[in-house]
Amino acid sequence: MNGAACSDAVDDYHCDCLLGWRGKTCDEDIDECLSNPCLHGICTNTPASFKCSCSAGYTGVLCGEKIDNCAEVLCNNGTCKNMVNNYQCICKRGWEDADGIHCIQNSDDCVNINCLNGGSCIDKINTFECDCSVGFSGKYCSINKDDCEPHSCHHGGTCVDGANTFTCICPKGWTGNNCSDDIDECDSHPCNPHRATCTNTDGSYTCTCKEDYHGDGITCNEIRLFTYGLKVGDQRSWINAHDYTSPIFSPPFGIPFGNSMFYRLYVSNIIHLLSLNCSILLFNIPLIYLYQQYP
Ligand SMILES: [Ca+2]
Ligand SMILES: [Ca+2]
Ligand SMILES: [Ca+2]
Repeated sequence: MNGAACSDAVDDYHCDCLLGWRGKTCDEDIDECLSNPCLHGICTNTPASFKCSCSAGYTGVLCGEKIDNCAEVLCNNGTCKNMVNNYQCICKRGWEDADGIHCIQNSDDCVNINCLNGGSCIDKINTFECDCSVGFSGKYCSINKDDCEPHSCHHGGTCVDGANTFTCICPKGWTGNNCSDDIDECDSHPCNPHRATCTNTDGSYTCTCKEDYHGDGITCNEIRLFTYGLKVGDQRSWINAHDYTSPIFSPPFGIPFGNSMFYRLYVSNIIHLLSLNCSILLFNIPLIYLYQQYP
């Protein structure tokens, strides 16, 4: 039966059954489903054969082939992962979907990144860079480059590093960005205002008491005892050769000396008696100048 070929035998016959049949006369259908031939599907036995109804995502006679859901998918900067009845685009790091297009958008890597000291964040592929302000460096611009060089500040000034610059703390007497400018202290009149002269020098100044005063230039006391004749080495100079500043006394009735009356006197370091036109050494003690009274 069922198309089998029959051959004679001794007191018998033999049937060569076609595929799918069995039995003495090939009248029994083989149930192929008993051997679970469908890999991903449900088996249905049929006369002389079987049929596989594939599960979702599978195809083929035995449902052994996966349906390639990635075949017509564009993942751009990503790779397609085939799944049962579905697919998934797995983006490379730094990419994401945008407007329904897979892995097309460069992800913003600057989110929550704080570039310091005025730096700005530049988004890259799966990374970022801080574009630092001049004078700063480092991944987050946190490094302030040292702008102080060995001789940035002159005259022993102290260099203080800044943002792409430096500041000099200058020693007394110097100013300017590099402490190379002398301060003219005389502009602020540090010396005795009337009795001293100020001389500006590099990095400093000097106060010098004017002639006929002595002191440190701040305090200048009047030299009341004149070094009369000292400059010329003469103890018998004319009175009008000097600029007197000692107080001049005028005795009410004059002072008699020798044959004359003297109407004024003052004290110097050598005793002189003064006639009308000349002075006379009197004593070897602090001197008294006497002005002769006019007749
Ligand atoms: Ca990015
Ligand atoms: Ca700096
Ligand atoms: Ca100076």
